[in-house]
Amino acid sequence: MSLTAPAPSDQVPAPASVRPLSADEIACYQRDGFVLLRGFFSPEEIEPLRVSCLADPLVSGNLVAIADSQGNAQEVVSWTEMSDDLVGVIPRMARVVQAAAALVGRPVYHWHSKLSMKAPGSAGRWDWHQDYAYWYHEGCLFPDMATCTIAVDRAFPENGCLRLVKGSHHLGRLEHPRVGEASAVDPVRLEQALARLETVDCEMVPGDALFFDSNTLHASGPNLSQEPRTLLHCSYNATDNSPFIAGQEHHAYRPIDILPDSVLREGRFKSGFGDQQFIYRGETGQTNTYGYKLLRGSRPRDKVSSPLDPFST
Ligand SMILES: O=C(O)CCC(=O)C(=O)O
Repeated sequence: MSLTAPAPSDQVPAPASVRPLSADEIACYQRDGFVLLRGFFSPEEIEPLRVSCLADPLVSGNLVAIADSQGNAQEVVSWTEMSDDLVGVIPRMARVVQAAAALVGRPVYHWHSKLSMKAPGSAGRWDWHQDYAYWYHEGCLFPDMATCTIAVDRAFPENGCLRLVKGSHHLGRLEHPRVGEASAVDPVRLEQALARLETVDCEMVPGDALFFDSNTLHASGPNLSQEPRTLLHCSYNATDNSPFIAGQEHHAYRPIDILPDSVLREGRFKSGFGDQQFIYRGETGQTNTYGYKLLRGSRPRDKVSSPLDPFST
């Protein structure tokens, strides 16, 4: 079941963004499939989340480890609910939501967010993939979806910063078969794309934000450094593109309560993630529909009351 978007006349005016995108930034996103916005947040705004992640790098036991193609652990925690914690506040901030809407080209709602954490010296990598390859199977008819990736830590090639293939969103949705222990983009297509298109290492400092299209090929390598690498990914879907299949109710359209951009500066949040409900991914050893194996599962179900989503990447 999905709700339909309210008529524009029913909507309360949203707080204005302090950082609306320029026409050039929107054109860059449309041409390249991504746009990097330096200093989208100030480092001070992101510092409380950085400190929370440093203090509790397993996110209260909710950080799951999913096997990559080589069987190494890639660690992530995801949510769709919006708490009053930093992880529920940041995805609702005017500058993020309104930039996502400008790039998708129409109003958006929150699809899901995640913290993707690479501990110093961790071997896990995100294999090359498009997010829409997975969201297609979750019932979104159009690829009208975008992600805002916010650097919580410094991200650089040695600690596994995000890598993107410029212009790869123009390829459309590619097949994602099983590759080794995981699923990833078809290696034959990938080889062709990498030979013809430029690959970009997305180096970021805390507060930088990268918006990318749901069909943009992206990946990241292991963390060979002594520094943690945490990225906050906030993903959005067009309000009229709610999933049409059963089992995706947690991803169904819900209006966003857009928050003023001053919330972080004014300290209007409860904690880092203490009150946040996270998606339950299943138990250690389980394998999901896409073939991802959980090397370390979620906290036991009785301690979390959250949607089951073993599929979403
Ligand atoms: O955080 C990363 O390095 C990439 C994460 C990613 O691509 C994903 O979660 O789909």
